[in-house]
Amino acid sequence: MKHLFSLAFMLAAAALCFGQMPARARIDVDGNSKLVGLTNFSVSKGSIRFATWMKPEQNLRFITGDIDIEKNKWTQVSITFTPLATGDVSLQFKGNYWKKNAEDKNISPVPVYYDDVTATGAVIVNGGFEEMDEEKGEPKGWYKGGSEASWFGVPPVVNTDAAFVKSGKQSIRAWHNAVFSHYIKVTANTPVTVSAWVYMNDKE
Ligand SMILES: [Ca+2]
Repeated sequence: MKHLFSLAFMLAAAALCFGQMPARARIDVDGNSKLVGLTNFSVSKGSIRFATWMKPEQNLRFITGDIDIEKNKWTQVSITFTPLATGDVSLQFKGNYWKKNAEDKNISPVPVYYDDVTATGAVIVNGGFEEMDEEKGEPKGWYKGGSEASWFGVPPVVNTDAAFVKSGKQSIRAWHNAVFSHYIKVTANTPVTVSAWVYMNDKE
C-alpha cells in the first residue's frame, strides 16, 4: 500500500513538471547596462532568484521572477527589489515555456497578457499600452525582444482582443522568448515595487 502511495505521489509530481501547462508569469529585472546591483527581492507569489547564466558579477545585477497566476482570469502580480546604485534598469515582461515530457526536445510557448503596469519607487510610462509609437509599431516606451526565429510563431504583440484587455483597448502578449522591455530610473537604496495585471488563456 505504501508502495502504491509513493508511486502515485511520484506520478503527481511528474505531472506538475511536464503534464500540465504552468500558470506562471515571468518578470526579470536587468541592471547590467548601468551596473546597478539588486538586493532584497521578492514576488507576490512564486519564486525569484539571481541569474545563474552570466558572469558572476553580472548575475548579481539580474533577477528573474517566476510568478504564480491563475488561468483564465486576471491576476495582479508584483515584483519588489532594491537597487544598490542610481541608474537605469530594464524590466522584462515575459511568460513561460514548457515541455510536454522530459524527453521532449522542443519547447512550447506559454504566452500571457499584461496590462496596467504601475510602480512605486519608479515611474512607468504607458503602462496600459494604449499609446503607440506608430513608426516602430510598438507601444511608446516599450521594446520588443527576441527575433522571428526565436518566437516559434508566437511573437510579442500588442493585443486588441477585448477578451484579453484589462482596461482601455490594448494589452501586450509575451512569453519566454518574446519579451517586452521597459527602462525605469531607479535610486540607490530606494525600494521599487512593480505591479501588473496578468492573464493566461489556457487555450493558447
Ligand atoms: Ca490597456
